[in-house]
Amino acid sequence: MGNKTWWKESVVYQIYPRSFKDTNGDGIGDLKGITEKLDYLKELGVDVIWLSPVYESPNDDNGYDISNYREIMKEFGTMEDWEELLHQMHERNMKLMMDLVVNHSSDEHEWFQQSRLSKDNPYRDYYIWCPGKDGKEPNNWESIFSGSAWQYDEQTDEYYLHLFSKKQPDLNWENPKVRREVYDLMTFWLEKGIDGFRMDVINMISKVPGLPDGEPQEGKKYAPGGQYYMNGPRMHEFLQEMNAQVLSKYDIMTVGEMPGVDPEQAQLYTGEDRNELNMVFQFEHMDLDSQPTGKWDLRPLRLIDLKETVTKWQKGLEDKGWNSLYLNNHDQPRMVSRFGDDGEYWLESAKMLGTFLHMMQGTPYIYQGEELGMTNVKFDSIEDYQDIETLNMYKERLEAGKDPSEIMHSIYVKGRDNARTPMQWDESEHAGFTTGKPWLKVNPNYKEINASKQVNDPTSIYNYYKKLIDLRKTHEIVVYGSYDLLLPDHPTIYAYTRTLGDEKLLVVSNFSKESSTFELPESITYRSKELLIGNYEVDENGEIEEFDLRPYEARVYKLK
Ligand code: TEU
Ligand code: CA
Repeated sequence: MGNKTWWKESVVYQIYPRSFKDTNGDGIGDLKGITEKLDYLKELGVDVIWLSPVYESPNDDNGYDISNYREIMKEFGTMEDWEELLHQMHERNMKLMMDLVVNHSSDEHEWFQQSRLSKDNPYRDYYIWCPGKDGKEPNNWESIFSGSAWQYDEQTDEYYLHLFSKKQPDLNWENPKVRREVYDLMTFWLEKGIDGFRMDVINMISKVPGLPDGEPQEGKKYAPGGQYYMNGPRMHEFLQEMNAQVLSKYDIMTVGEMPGVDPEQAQLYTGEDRNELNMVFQFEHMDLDSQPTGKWDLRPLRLIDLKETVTKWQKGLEDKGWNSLYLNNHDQPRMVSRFGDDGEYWLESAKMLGTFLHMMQGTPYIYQGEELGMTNVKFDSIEDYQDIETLNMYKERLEAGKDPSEIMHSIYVKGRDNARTPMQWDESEHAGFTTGKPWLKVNPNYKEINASKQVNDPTSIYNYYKKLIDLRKTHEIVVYGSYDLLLPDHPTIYAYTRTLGDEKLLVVSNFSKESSTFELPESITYRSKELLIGNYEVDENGEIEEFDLRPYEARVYKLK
Protein backbone atom coordinates (compact mmCIF):
# COMPACT_ATOMS: atom_id res chain seq x y z
CA MET A 1 0.00 0.00 0.00
CA GLY A 2 3.00 2.31 -0.07
CA ASN A 3 3.79 4.90 2.59
CA LYS A 4 1.05 6.57 4.58
CA THR A 5 0.76 10.30 3.95
CA TRP A 6 -1.80 13.05 4.49
CA TRP A 7 -2.53 13.58 0.82
CA LYS A 8 -3.58 9.95 0.43
CA GLU A 9 -6.03 10.41 3.30
CA SER A 10 -7.47 13.72 2.11
CA VAL A 11 -10.62 14.64 0.22
CA VAL A 12 -10.17 17.50 -2.24
CA TYR A 13 -12.84 19.98 -3.31
CA GLN A 14 -12.34 21.91 -6.54
CA ILE A 15 -13.49 25.51 -6.73
CA TYR A 16 -13.99 27.29 -10.04
CA PRO A 17 -13.87 30.80 -8.54
CA ARG A 18 -15.71 32.59 -11.31
CA SER A 19 -18.82 30.53 -10.58
CA PHE A 20 -18.64 29.92 -6.84
CA LYS A 21 -19.88 32.98 -4.95
CA ASP A 22 -20.06 36.66 -5.84
CA THR A 23 -19.94 39.15 -2.98
CA ASN A 24 -19.91 42.53 -4.74
CA GLY A 25 -22.71 42.14 -7.26
CA ASP A 26 -20.62 42.26 -10.43
CA GLY A 27 -21.86 38.80 -11.40
CA ILE A 28 -18.43 37.19 -11.03
CA GLY A 29 -17.44 34.92 -8.17
CA ASP A 30 -14.62 36.23 -6.00
CA LEU A 31 -12.16 35.34 -3.25
CA LYS A 32 -14.28 36.90 -0.51
CA GLY A 33 -17.08 34.63 -1.67
CA ILE A 34 -14.91 31.59 -1.11
CA THR A 35 -13.88 32.76 2.35
CA GLU A 36 -17.54 33.28 3.16
CA LYS A 37 -18.33 29.67 2.31
CA LEU A 38 -15.44 27.93 4.08
CA ASP A 39 -17.64 26.71 6.90
CA TYR A 40 -19.95 25.04 4.40
CA LEU A 41 -16.95 23.13 3.03
CA LYS A 42 -15.53 22.37 6.46
CA GLU A 43 -18.90 20.96 7.49
CA LEU A 44 -18.86 18.69 4.44
CA GLY A 45 -15.50 17.32 5.56
CA VAL A 46 -13.24 18.76 2.89
CA ASP A 47 -9.50 18.68 3.70
CA VAL A 48 -8.00 20.39 0.69
CA ILE A 49 -9.30 23.02 -1.73
CA TRP A 50 -7.99 23.06 -5.27
CA LEU A 51 -8.53 26.57 -6.55
CA SER A 52 -8.74 26.94 -10.33
CA PRO A 53 -6.54 29.88 -11.44
CA VAL A 54 -6.96 33.21 -9.65
CA TYR A 55 -3.99 35.00 -11.20
CA GLU A 56 -4.10 38.10 -13.40
CA SER A 57 -5.57 37.13 -16.75
CA PRO A 58 -7.42 38.63 -19.72
CA ASN A 59 -9.77 35.63 -19.36
CA ASP A 60 -9.68 34.29 -22.86
CA ASP A 61 -9.90 30.88 -21.15
CA ASN A 62 -11.17 31.97 -17.72
CA GLY A 63 -7.84 32.30 -15.99
CA TYR A 64 -6.02 29.44 -17.74
CA ASP A 65 -4.30 32.23 -19.70
CA ILE A 66 -2.12 34.01 -17.15
CA SER A 67 -0.66 37.45 -17.78
CA ASN A 68 1.01 37.83 -14.38
CA TYR A 69 1.81 34.80 -12.21
CA ARG A 70 2.38 36.86 -9.08
CA GLU A 71 -0.78 38.97 -9.02
CA ILE A 72 -4.42 38.21 -8.28
CA MET A 73 -7.04 38.74 -11.00
CA LYS A 74 -8.70 42.08 -10.24
CA GLU A 75 -12.19 40.66 -10.73
CA PHE A 76 -11.50 38.13 -7.98
CA GLY A 77 -10.09 40.63 -5.45
CA THR A 78 -6.69 41.57 -4.07
CA MET A 79 -3.62 39.80 -2.73
CA GLU A 80 -4.89 40.74 0.75
CA ASP A 81 -8.17 38.92 0.01
CA TRP A 82 -6.17 35.90 -1.08
CA GLU A 83 -3.99 35.98 2.03
CA GLU A 84 -7.09 36.24 4.18
CA LEU A 85 -8.56 33.22 2.40
CA LEU A 86 -5.42 31.17 3.03
CA HIS A 87 -5.35 32.29 6.65
CA GLN A 88 -9.01 31.37 7.20
CA MET A 89 -8.43 27.99 5.58
CA HIS A 90 -5.43 27.19 7.75
CA GLU A 91 -7.41 28.31 10.82
CA ARG A 92 -9.90 25.59 9.92
CA ASN A 93 -7.19 23.05 9.25
CA MET A 94 -7.85 23.03 5.54
CA LYS A 95 -5.14 23.08 2.90
CA LEU A 96 -4.89 25.09 -0.30
CA MET A 97 -3.75 23.70 -3.63
CA MET A 98 -3.18 26.33 -6.32
CA ASP A 99 -3.46 25.78 -10.06
CA LEU A 100 -0.15 26.01 -11.90
CA VAL A 101 -0.57 26.81 -15.60
CA VAL A 102 2.89 26.80 -17.13
CA ASN A 103 2.60 24.89 -20.38
CA HIS A 104 1.54 28.26 -21.75
CA SER A 105 1.01 31.82 -20.58
CA SER A 106 -1.27 34.54 -21.87
CA ASP A 107 -0.14 36.41 -24.97
CA GLU A 108 -0.56 39.47 -22.75
CA HIS A 109 2.17 38.28 -20.37
CA GLU A 110 5.20 40.59 -20.37
CA TRP A 111 7.41 37.68 -21.54
CA PHE A 112 5.35 37.23 -24.69
CA GLN A 113 5.03 40.96 -25.32
CA GLN A 114 8.84 41.07 -25.38
CA SER A 115 9.20 37.80 -27.23
CA ARG A 116 7.18 38.90 -30.23
CA LEU A 117 9.11 42.18 -30.69
CA SER A 118 12.15 40.83 -32.51
CA LYS A 119 14.04 37.65 -33.25
CA ASP A 120 16.93 38.75 -31.05
CA ASN A 121 14.87 39.87 -28.07
CA PRO A 122 16.16 38.20 -24.86
CA TYR A 123 12.67 36.72 -24.37
CA ARG A 124 12.40 35.35 -27.92
CA ASP A 125 13.19 31.79 -26.83
CA TYR A 126 10.70 31.84 -24.00
CA TYR A 127 8.17 30.68 -26.60
CA ILE A 128 8.18 28.37 -29.60
CA TRP A 129 8.67 30.37 -32.81
CA CYS A 130 9.15 28.89 -36.29
CA PRO A 131 9.22 30.23 -39.83
CA GLY A 132 6.42 29.07 -42.12
CA LYS A 133 6.79 26.10 -44.45
CA ASP A 134 5.88 26.65 -48.11
CA GLY A 135 3.84 29.68 -47.11
CA LYS A 136 1.90 27.67 -44.53
CA GLU A 137 2.08 26.81 -40.83
CA PRO A 138 5.32 25.12 -39.64
CA ASN A 139 3.45 21.82 -39.15
CA ASN A 140 -0.07 20.42 -39.41
CA TRP A 141 -0.95 20.22 -35.70
CA GLU A 142 -4.50 21.01 -34.73
CA SER A 143 -5.15 23.21 -31.71
CA ILE A 144 -7.12 21.53 -28.90
CA PHE A 145 -9.47 24.52 -29.27
CA SER A 146 -9.94 24.04 -33.09
CA GLY A 147 -8.01 25.34 -36.09
CA SER A 148 -4.24 25.37 -36.48
CA ALA A 149 -1.98 25.22 -33.42
CA TRP A 150 0.12 27.98 -35.01
CA GLN A 151 -0.48 31.72 -35.19
CA TYR A 152 1.30 33.92 -37.70
CA ASP A 153 2.81 37.09 -36.26
CA GLU A 154 3.57 39.86 -38.77
CA GLN A 155 6.06 41.69 -36.59
CA THR A 156 8.79 39.08 -37.17
CA ASP A 157 7.21 37.09 -40.01
CA GLU A 158 7.14 33.85 -37.95
CA TYR A 159 4.56 31.61 -36.33
CA TYR A 160 4.23 30.77 -32.62
CA LEU A 161 2.86 27.52 -31.23
CA HIS A 162 -0.35 27.48 -29.18
CA LEU A 163 -1.77 24.05 -28.31
CA PHE A 164 -4.83 25.84 -26.89
CA SER A 165 -6.20 29.26 -27.88
CA LYS A 166 -4.10 31.72 -29.86
CA LYS A 167 -4.04 33.81 -26.70
CA GLN A 168 -2.25 30.94 -24.92
CA PRO A 169 1.23 30.69 -26.51
CA ASP A 170 3.21 27.61 -25.39
CA LEU A 171 6.24 28.28 -23.24
CA ASN A 172 9.52 26.81 -24.42
CA TRP A 173 10.65 24.43 -21.68
CA GLU A 174 13.80 23.59 -23.63
CA ASN A 175 15.03 27.01 -22.49
CA PRO A 176 16.57 26.70 -19.00
CA LYS A 177 15.64 30.33 -18.29
CA VAL A 178 11.96 29.47 -18.68
CA ARG A 179 12.31 26.60 -16.24
CA ARG A 180 14.09 28.89 -13.76
CA GLU A 181 11.24 31.42 -14.05
CA VAL A 182 8.67 28.71 -13.36
CA TYR A 183 10.55 27.36 -10.33
CA ASP A 184 10.84 30.90 -8.97
CA LEU A 185 7.16 31.65 -9.30
CA MET A 186 6.30 28.33 -7.68
CA THR A 187 8.59 29.22 -4.79
CA PHE A 188 6.90 32.62 -4.54
CA TRP A 189 3.55 30.94 -3.76
CA LEU A 190 5.00 28.16 -1.63
CA GLU A 191 6.71 30.76 0.54
CA LYS A 192 3.31 32.34 1.07
CA GLY A 193 2.31 29.06 2.65
CA ILE A 194 0.26 27.15 0.08
CA ASP A 195 0.01 23.37 0.35
CA GLY A 196 0.29 22.14 -3.21
CA PHE A 197 -0.15 22.53 -6.92
CA ARG A 198 -2.49 21.10 -9.50
CA MET A 199 -0.44 21.32 -12.69
CA ASP A 200 -2.33 22.13 -15.85
CA VAL A 201 -1.55 19.86 -18.85
CA ILE A 202 1.88 19.34 -17.36
CA ASN A 203 2.62 16.36 -19.61
CA MET A 204 2.62 18.68 -22.63
CA ILE A 205 5.68 20.73 -21.67
CA SER A 206 8.20 18.54 -23.55
CA LYS A 207 7.71 18.48 -27.32
CA VAL A 208 9.45 16.06 -29.68
CA PRO A 209 12.32 17.97 -31.34
CA GLY A 210 11.62 18.92 -34.94
CA LEU A 211 7.86 19.07 -34.15
CA PRO A 212 6.94 16.41 -36.75
CA ASP A 213 3.61 16.45 -38.59
CA GLY A 214 0.74 14.43 -37.15
CA GLU A 215 -0.98 11.69 -39.14
CA PRO A 216 -3.24 13.50 -41.67
CA GLN A 217 -6.98 12.90 -41.12
CA GLU A 218 -9.31 12.33 -44.03
CA GLY A 219 -11.19 15.46 -45.00
CA LYS A 220 -9.49 17.55 -42.31
CA LYS A 221 -7.02 20.37 -42.73
CA TYR A 222 -5.17 19.85 -39.44
CA ALA A 223 -4.10 16.71 -37.60
CA PRO A 224 -3.85 15.69 -33.95
CA GLY A 225 -0.22 16.07 -32.89
CA GLY A 226 -0.62 14.58 -29.40
CA GLN A 227 1.97 11.85 -29.91
CA TYR A 228 4.56 14.61 -30.42
CA TYR A 229 3.59 16.85 -27.52
CA MET A 230 2.21 14.57 -24.81
CA ASN A 231 4.59 12.63 -22.52
CA GLY A 232 7.51 13.93 -24.58
CA PRO A 233 11.17 12.90 -24.33
CA ARG A 234 12.27 15.27 -21.53
CA MET A 235 9.16 14.98 -19.29
CA HIS A 236 10.79 13.01 -16.49
CA GLU A 237 13.92 15.10 -16.57
CA PHE A 238 11.88 18.32 -16.25
CA LEU A 239 9.71 17.00 -13.43
CA GLN A 240 12.68 15.62 -11.51
CA GLU A 241 14.43 18.94 -11.87
CA MET A 242 11.32 20.76 -10.63
CA ASN A 243 11.09 18.32 -7.75
CA ALA A 244 14.73 18.74 -6.76
CA GLN A 245 14.66 22.53 -7.03
CA VAL A 246 11.24 23.24 -5.56
CA LEU A 247 8.80 20.49 -4.58
CA SER A 248 11.12 18.44 -2.38
CA LYS A 249 11.66 21.43 -0.10
CA TYR A 250 8.03 21.55 1.06
CA ASP A 251 5.49 19.17 2.57
CA ILE A 252 2.96 19.59 -0.21
CA MET A 253 0.66 17.71 -2.51
CA THR A 254 0.98 17.66 -6.31
CA VAL A 255 -1.31 16.41 -9.04
CA GLY A 256 -0.42 16.65 -12.70
CA GLU A 257 -3.21 16.97 -15.22
CA MET A 258 -2.22 14.61 -18.03
CA PRO A 259 -4.39 13.96 -21.06
CA GLY A 260 -3.19 10.91 -22.98
CA VAL A 261 -1.38 9.23 -20.08
CA ASP A 262 -1.57 5.46 -19.52
CA PRO A 263 -0.96 3.55 -16.27
CA GLU A 264 2.60 2.52 -17.21
CA GLN A 265 3.55 6.17 -17.76
CA ALA A 266 1.66 7.18 -14.62
CA GLN A 267 3.76 4.72 -12.59
CA LEU A 268 6.79 6.72 -13.68
CA TYR A 269 5.17 10.07 -12.92
CA THR A 270 3.89 9.05 -9.48
CA GLY A 271 6.22 6.27 -8.27
CA GLU A 272 7.33 7.08 -4.73
CA ASP A 273 11.00 6.51 -5.47
CA ARG A 274 10.88 8.63 -8.64
CA ASN A 275 10.67 12.12 -7.10
CA GLU A 276 8.25 13.58 -9.63
CA LEU A 277 4.57 14.05 -8.66
CA ASN A 278 2.17 12.53 -6.12
CA MET A 279 -0.62 11.71 -8.56
CA VAL A 280 -1.99 12.48 -11.99
CA PHE A 281 -5.38 13.24 -13.50
CA GLN A 282 -5.78 10.68 -16.25
CA PHE A 283 -8.52 10.88 -18.90
CA GLU A 284 -9.12 7.33 -20.08
CA HIS A 285 -12.48 7.03 -18.30
CA MET A 286 -13.49 10.43 -19.69
CA ASP A 287 -12.96 9.24 -23.27
CA LEU A 288 -15.25 6.20 -23.13
CA ASP A 289 -18.35 8.00 -24.36
CA SER A 290 -16.66 9.64 -27.38
CA GLN A 291 -15.58 8.41 -30.77
CA PRO A 292 -11.83 8.28 -31.47
CA THR A 293 -12.36 11.42 -33.59
CA GLY A 294 -12.81 13.56 -30.49
CA LYS A 295 -14.95 14.52 -27.53
CA TRP A 296 -17.79 16.08 -29.53
CA ASP A 297 -18.50 12.91 -31.51
CA LEU A 298 -20.72 11.07 -29.09
CA ARG A 299 -20.99 7.38 -28.34
CA PRO A 300 -22.99 5.65 -25.60
CA LEU A 301 -21.02 4.54 -22.55
CA ARG A 302 -20.79 0.81 -21.88
CA LEU A 303 -20.39 -0.09 -18.22
CA ILE A 304 -18.06 -2.95 -19.14
CA ASP A 305 -15.64 -0.43 -20.67
CA LEU A 306 -15.78 1.69 -17.52
CA LYS A 307 -14.98 -1.38 -15.41
CA GLU A 308 -12.07 -2.30 -17.60
CA THR A 309 -10.56 1.20 -17.60
CA VAL A 310 -11.07 1.99 -13.93
CA THR A 311 -9.76 -1.43 -12.91
CA LYS A 312 -6.71 -1.03 -15.11
CA TRP A 313 -5.88 2.17 -13.22
CA GLN A 314 -6.71 0.80 -9.76
CA LYS A 315 -4.48 -2.24 -10.30
CA GLY A 316 -1.89 -0.40 -12.40
CA LEU A 317 -0.93 2.01 -9.65
CA GLU A 318 -1.39 -0.36 -6.71
CA ASP A 319 1.83 -0.14 -4.66
CA LYS A 320 3.46 1.65 -7.59
CA GLY A 321 1.98 5.14 -7.45
CA TRP A 322 -1.28 6.74 -6.40
CA ASN A 323 -4.60 7.44 -8.15
CA SER A 324 -6.68 10.56 -8.21
CA LEU A 325 -10.41 9.81 -8.33
CA TYR A 326 -12.82 12.06 -10.22
CA LEU A 327 -15.93 11.89 -12.36
CA ASN A 328 -16.21 15.55 -13.25
CA ASN A 329 -14.41 18.89 -13.11
CA HIS A 330 -14.64 22.34 -14.75
CA ASP A 331 -13.89 20.83 -18.20
CA GLN A 332 -16.33 17.94 -18.06
CA PRO A 333 -20.09 17.51 -18.08
CA ARG A 334 -21.85 17.04 -14.76
CA MET A 335 -21.39 13.53 -13.40
CA VAL A 336 -25.05 12.84 -12.60
CA SER A 337 -26.14 13.80 -16.12
CA ARG A 338 -23.36 11.81 -17.74
CA PHE A 339 -23.15 8.56 -15.76
CA GLY A 340 -26.42 8.62 -13.82
CA ASP A 341 -29.92 9.92 -14.42
CA ASP A 342 -30.67 13.62 -13.91
CA GLY A 343 -34.44 13.01 -14.12
CA GLU A 344 -36.42 10.38 -12.22
CA TYR A 345 -33.47 8.84 -10.35
CA TRP A 346 -31.49 12.01 -9.82
CA LEU A 347 -31.20 11.57 -6.04
CA GLU A 348 -30.38 7.87 -6.13
CA SER A 349 -27.93 8.04 -9.00
CA ALA A 350 -25.98 11.01 -7.62
CA LYS A 351 -25.49 9.11 -4.36
CA MET A 352 -24.64 5.90 -6.19
CA LEU A 353 -21.92 7.62 -8.22
CA GLY A 354 -20.48 9.22 -5.09
CA THR A 355 -20.34 5.80 -3.42
CA PHE A 356 -18.77 4.16 -6.45
CA LEU A 357 -16.00 6.77 -6.55
CA HIS A 358 -15.33 7.45 -2.87
CA MET A 359 -14.87 3.82 -1.96
CA MET A 360 -12.02 3.33 -4.44
CA GLN A 361 -8.31 3.59 -3.77
CA GLY A 362 -6.96 7.06 -4.44
CA THR A 363 -7.57 10.66 -3.46
CA PRO A 364 -11.15 11.74 -4.30
CA TYR A 365 -11.89 15.10 -5.90
CA ILE A 366 -15.32 16.69 -5.56
CA TYR A 367 -16.15 19.39 -8.09
CA GLN A 368 -18.23 22.29 -6.76
CA GLY A 369 -21.93 21.50 -6.87
CA GLU A 370 -21.35 17.77 -7.26
CA GLU A 371 -22.20 17.41 -3.57
CA LEU A 372 -25.63 18.87 -4.43
CA GLY A 373 -26.15 16.78 -7.55
CA MET A 374 -25.94 19.79 -9.89
CA THR A 375 -26.77 18.82 -13.47
CA ASN A 376 -25.96 19.72 -17.06
CA VAL A 377 -27.74 22.69 -18.61
CA LYS A 378 -29.38 23.32 -21.99
CA PHE A 379 -29.41 26.92 -23.15
CA ASP A 380 -31.51 27.43 -26.28
CA SER A 381 -29.09 29.79 -27.95
CA ILE A 382 -25.36 29.51 -28.61
CA GLU A 383 -25.27 33.19 -27.53
CA ASP A 384 -25.73 32.05 -23.94
CA TYR A 385 -22.51 30.01 -24.01
CA GLN A 386 -19.16 31.50 -22.96
CA ASP A 387 -16.58 28.72 -23.19
CA ILE A 388 -13.92 29.28 -25.85
CA GLU A 389 -13.59 25.59 -26.67
CA THR A 390 -17.35 25.34 -27.24
CA LEU A 391 -17.61 28.53 -29.28
CA ASN A 392 -14.63 27.72 -31.51
CA MET A 393 -15.96 24.23 -32.20
CA TYR A 394 -19.45 25.59 -32.97
CA LYS A 395 -18.06 28.04 -35.48
CA GLU A 396 -15.79 25.49 -37.12
CA ARG A 397 -18.54 22.88 -37.50
CA LEU A 398 -21.05 25.41 -38.73
CA GLU A 399 -18.61 26.55 -41.40
CA ALA A 400 -18.06 22.92 -42.35
CA GLY A 401 -21.81 22.69 -43.05
CA LYS A 402 -22.90 20.67 -40.00
CA ASP A 403 -26.49 20.85 -38.80
CA PRO A 404 -26.68 23.43 -35.95
CA SER A 405 -29.09 21.33 -33.90
CA GLU A 406 -26.65 18.44 -34.02
CA ILE A 407 -23.84 20.71 -32.85
CA MET A 408 -26.02 22.02 -30.01
CA HIS A 409 -26.74 18.44 -29.00
CA SER A 410 -23.01 17.75 -28.60
CA ILE A 411 -22.70 20.91 -26.53
CA TYR A 412 -25.58 19.82 -24.29
CA VAL A 413 -23.87 16.50 -23.67
CA LYS A 414 -20.20 17.51 -23.53
CA GLY A 415 -19.77 21.29 -23.33
CA ARG A 416 -17.63 22.70 -20.55
CA ASP A 417 -20.21 25.31 -19.56
CA ASN A 418 -22.30 22.45 -18.14
CA ALA A 419 -19.92 22.51 -15.20
CA ARG A 420 -19.50 26.27 -15.07
CA THR A 421 -23.02 27.54 -14.39
CA PRO A 422 -23.06 29.36 -11.05
CA MET A 423 -23.12 27.40 -7.82
CA GLN A 424 -26.68 26.94 -6.59
CA TRP A 425 -26.78 28.24 -3.03
CA ASP A 426 -30.48 28.84 -2.46
CA GLU A 427 -33.77 29.51 -4.22
CA SER A 428 -33.50 33.28 -4.43
CA GLU A 429 -32.91 34.95 -7.79
CA HIS A 430 -29.74 33.73 -9.58
CA ALA A 431 -29.55 30.89 -7.04
CA GLY A 432 -28.05 33.19 -4.41
CA PHE A 433 -24.83 33.29 -6.40
CA THR A 434 -25.00 37.01 -7.10
CA THR A 435 -27.24 40.02 -6.59
CA GLY A 436 -26.21 41.24 -10.05
CA LYS A 437 -26.28 39.60 -13.47
CA PRO A 438 -24.26 36.36 -13.47
CA TRP A 439 -21.45 36.10 -16.07
CA LEU A 440 -23.00 32.80 -17.19
CA LYS A 441 -26.69 32.06 -16.70
CA VAL A 442 -27.71 29.90 -13.76
CA ASN A 443 -29.20 26.49 -14.37
CA PRO A 444 -33.00 26.97 -14.27
CA ASN A 445 -33.33 24.01 -11.89
CA TYR A 446 -31.83 25.96 -8.96
CA LYS A 447 -35.14 26.09 -7.08
CA GLU A 448 -35.10 22.30 -6.75
CA ILE A 449 -31.35 21.80 -6.51
CA ASN A 450 -29.56 24.08 -4.06
CA ALA A 451 -27.44 24.04 -0.92
CA SER A 452 -29.91 25.61 1.45
CA LYS A 453 -32.40 22.85 0.72
CA GLN A 454 -29.86 20.10 1.32
CA VAL A 455 -27.66 21.11 4.22
CA ASN A 456 -30.29 20.34 6.85
CA ASP A 457 -32.00 17.48 5.07
CA PRO A 458 -30.57 14.17 6.34
CA THR A 459 -31.63 12.40 3.13
CA SER A 460 -29.86 14.88 0.82
CA ILE A 461 -26.93 14.26 -1.50
CA TYR A 462 -24.90 16.75 0.54
CA ASN A 463 -25.41 14.76 3.74
CA TYR A 464 -24.72 11.51 1.93
CA TYR A 465 -21.38 12.92 0.73
CA LYS A 466 -20.65 14.02 4.27
CA LYS A 467 -21.08 10.44 5.37
CA LEU A 468 -18.93 9.10 2.52
CA ILE A 469 -16.14 11.48 3.51
CA ASP A 470 -16.51 10.49 7.13
CA LEU A 471 -16.13 6.80 6.24
CA ARG A 472 -12.77 7.60 4.68
CA LYS A 473 -11.70 9.33 7.89
CA THR A 474 -12.85 6.52 10.17
CA HIS A 475 -11.94 3.40 8.17
CA GLU A 476 -8.35 2.94 7.12
CA ILE A 477 -9.45 0.33 4.59
CA VAL A 478 -11.20 3.04 2.54
CA VAL A 479 -7.87 4.76 2.03
CA TYR A 480 -5.41 1.90 1.91
CA GLY A 481 -7.31 -1.27 1.06
CA SER A 482 -6.43 -2.91 -2.24
CA TYR A 483 -9.06 -3.02 -4.98
CA ASP A 484 -10.45 -6.05 -6.83
CA LEU A 485 -13.19 -6.10 -9.42
CA LEU A 486 -16.08 -8.57 -9.15
CA LEU A 487 -18.45 -9.64 -11.94
CA PRO A 488 -16.39 -8.12 -14.81
CA ASP A 489 -18.99 -9.10 -17.40
CA HIS A 490 -22.16 -7.95 -15.68
CA PRO A 491 -23.70 -5.28 -17.93
CA THR A 492 -25.30 -3.08 -15.25
CA ILE A 493 -23.80 -3.85 -11.83
CA TYR A 494 -20.38 -2.49 -10.87
CA ALA A 495 -19.11 -4.45 -7.87
CA TYR A 496 -15.70 -4.49 -6.23
CA THR A 497 -13.97 -5.28 -2.99
CA ARG A 498 -11.31 -3.50 -0.98
CA THR A 499 -9.06 -5.61 1.22
CA LEU A 500 -6.85 -4.66 4.15
CA GLY A 501 -5.60 -7.35 6.56
CA ASP A 502 -8.58 -9.56 7.48
CA GLU A 503 -11.14 -6.91 6.52
CA LYS A 504 -12.99 -6.43 3.29
CA LEU A 505 -15.32 -3.81 1.89
CA LEU A 506 -17.92 -4.98 -0.56
CA VAL A 507 -19.08 -2.12 -2.81
CA VAL A 508 -22.03 -2.82 -5.09
CA SER A 509 -23.56 -0.25 -7.46
CA ASN A 510 -26.38 -0.54 -9.95
CA PHE A 511 -25.69 1.72 -12.94
CA SER A 512 -29.17 1.28 -14.39
CA LYS A 513 -32.81 2.23 -13.88
CA GLU A 514 -33.74 -1.45 -14.05
CA SER A 515 -33.57 -3.63 -10.96
CA SER A 516 -30.96 -6.33 -11.05
CA THR A 517 -29.92 -9.29 -8.90
CA PHE A 518 -26.50 -9.31 -7.32
CA GLU A 519 -24.87 -12.65 -6.57
CA LEU A 520 -21.87 -12.74 -4.30
CA PRO A 521 -19.05 -14.80 -5.83
CA GLU A 522 -18.34 -17.90 -3.75
CA SER A 523 -14.70 -16.95 -3.38
CA ILE A 524 -15.72 -14.26 -0.90
CA THR A 525 -16.13 -15.67 2.58
CA TYR A 526 -16.73 -13.83 5.84
CA ARG A 527 -17.91 -14.31 9.42
CA SER A 528 -19.62 -10.99 10.07
CA LYS A 529 -21.07 -8.24 7.92
CA GLU A 530 -22.07 -4.64 8.56
CA LEU A 531 -23.80 -2.18 6.21
CA LEU A 532 -21.66 0.98 6.20
CA ILE A 533 -23.72 3.09 3.81
CA GLY A 534 -26.42 2.76 1.17
CA ASN A 535 -28.74 5.03 -0.80
CA TYR A 536 -31.97 3.08 -0.07
CA GLU A 537 -33.55 1.60 3.06
CA VAL A 538 -32.04 -1.84 3.60
CA ASP A 539 -32.89 -4.69 5.98
CA GLU A 540 -29.55 -4.87 7.76
CA ASN A 541 -30.05 -8.54 8.58
CA GLY A 542 -30.89 -9.51 5.02
CA GLU A 543 -28.52 -11.93 3.35
CA ILE A 544 -25.90 -10.72 0.91
CA GLU A 545 -25.26 -13.96 -0.95
CA GLU A 546 -27.99 -12.82 -3.30
CA PHE A 547 -30.07 -9.64 -3.30
CA ASP A 548 -31.99 -7.35 -5.62
CA LEU A 549 -30.60 -3.93 -6.35
CA ARG A 550 -33.18 -1.22 -7.02
CA PRO A 551 -32.66 1.48 -9.67
CA TYR A 552 -29.22 3.06 -9.14
CA GLU A 553 -28.91 1.42 -5.74
CA ALA A 554 -25.51 1.36 -4.04
CA ARG A 555 -24.44 -0.44 -0.88
CA VAL A 556 -21.20 -0.82 1.02
CA TYR A 557 -20.71 -3.71 3.44
CA LYS A 558 -17.82 -4.27 5.75
CA LEU A 559 -16.96 -7.98 5.96
CA LYS A 560 -14.72 -9.69 8.49
O1 TEU B 1 -7.38 21.27 -19.72
C1 TEU B 1 -6.66 20.47 -20.58
C2 TEU B 1 -7.35 19.60 -21.57
O2 TEU B 1 -6.67 19.11 -22.43
C3 TEU B 1 -8.78 19.35 -21.59
O3 TEU B 1 -9.36 18.98 -20.45
C4 TEU B 1 -9.41 20.44 -22.42
O4 TEU B 1 -9.41 21.65 -21.81
C5 TEU B 1 -10.76 20.18 -22.95
O5 TEU B 1 -11.74 20.28 -22.00
C6 TEU B 1 -10.83 18.91 -23.70
O6 TEU B 1 -12.07 18.80 -24.20
C7 TEU B 1 -6.70 22.24 -18.99
C8 TEU B 1 -7.68 23.04 -18.16
O7 TEU B 1 -8.28 22.18 -17.21
C9 TEU B 1 -8.65 23.71 -19.06
O8 TEU B 1 -9.66 24.39 -18.36
C10 TEU B 1 -7.87 24.67 -19.92
O9 TEU B 1 -8.73 25.24 -20.88
C11 TEU B 1 -6.72 23.99 -20.63
O10 TEU B 1 -5.97 23.12 -19.80
C12 TEU B 1 -5.75 25.02 -21.14
O11 TEU B 1 -5.10 25.62 -20.07
CA1 CA C 1 -17.56 39.60 -7.69
